[in-house]
Amino acid sequence: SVPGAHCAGRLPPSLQMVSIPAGVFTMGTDDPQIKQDGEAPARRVTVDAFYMDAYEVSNADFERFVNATGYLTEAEKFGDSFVFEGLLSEQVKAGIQQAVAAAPWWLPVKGASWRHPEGPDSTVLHRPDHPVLHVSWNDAVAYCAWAGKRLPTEAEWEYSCRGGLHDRLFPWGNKLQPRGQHYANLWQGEFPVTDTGEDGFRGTAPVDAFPPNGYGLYNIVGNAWEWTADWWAVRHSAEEALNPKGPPSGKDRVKKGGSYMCHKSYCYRYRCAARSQNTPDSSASNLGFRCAADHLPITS
Ligand SMILES: *[C@@H]1O[C@H](CO)[C@@H](O)[C@H](O)[C@H]1NC(C)=O
Ligand SMILES: [Cu+2]
Repeated sequence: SVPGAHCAGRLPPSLQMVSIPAGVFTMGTDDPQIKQDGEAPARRVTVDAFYMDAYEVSNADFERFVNATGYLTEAEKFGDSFVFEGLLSEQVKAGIQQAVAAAPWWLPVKGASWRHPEGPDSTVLHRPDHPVLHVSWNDAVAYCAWAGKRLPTEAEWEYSCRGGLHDRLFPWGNKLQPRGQHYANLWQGEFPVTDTGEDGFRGTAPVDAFPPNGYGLYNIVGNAWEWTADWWAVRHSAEEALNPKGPPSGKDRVKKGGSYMCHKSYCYRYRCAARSQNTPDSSASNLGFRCAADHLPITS
């Protein structure tokens, strides 16, 4: 943990960005672990220097935004959001029928939102320093704009994730648990039945938990999925690219990093090259974001 990262004494979010140097890196991989996600091919990508939030946007950060603007998230407008059933109370679970056929552990919960991540009977009061959840891509864009920032492109996100290392699986290297240590908030145990919490957490962790990567970024994989600016596509040109921004249009937006729900058995997506997608109005109990910027925002 670093000074200023904790709830009470947290610096304004704009002061918690890290400088990411310009450079060339290998985006994607020629050894895809989940082929249908379009992890391949590996391609040489050049990225200009930029700034990246050191942490995922927290509940306290998002509350500051909502207090200042009166912003209403899409989950609040729609009146529901998807919650992982393992986090729900029996009362909330009992009232729900509909489910996602391919992923029955996702339940649409009435009244679930960033303030009530597990439904109306839950709050974020005791976890201001956890990542904000149930925020759509549109909500994330609105927050970043308010903060004088923007969402990172997928290329910027992946370059940041790699932390200066070349062609490694994880932000810290190729071993999931070097010297037996946990480096991210993931799922341990049999998904979706038992998360043993061996890494210290069931559900989300504070945004400053676990060691940072080589660029000083915390929880860049695991904890909460992170929205990026790009539209989703699974076919990529192997050609070299400069500051790529993804396809010009699409149906889904790219999310990166995996979440506390990811286990190698069904969601081996806590690798830098891994990727997934959702429609821009989607929200869920494992999906958040962090912002990027070309210049450090001016703070008052
Ligand atoms: C948001 O406003 C409420 C009500 O005025 C206040 O209690 C809370 O501390 C504010 N939150 C932040 C993060 O500034
Ligand atoms: Cu704290």
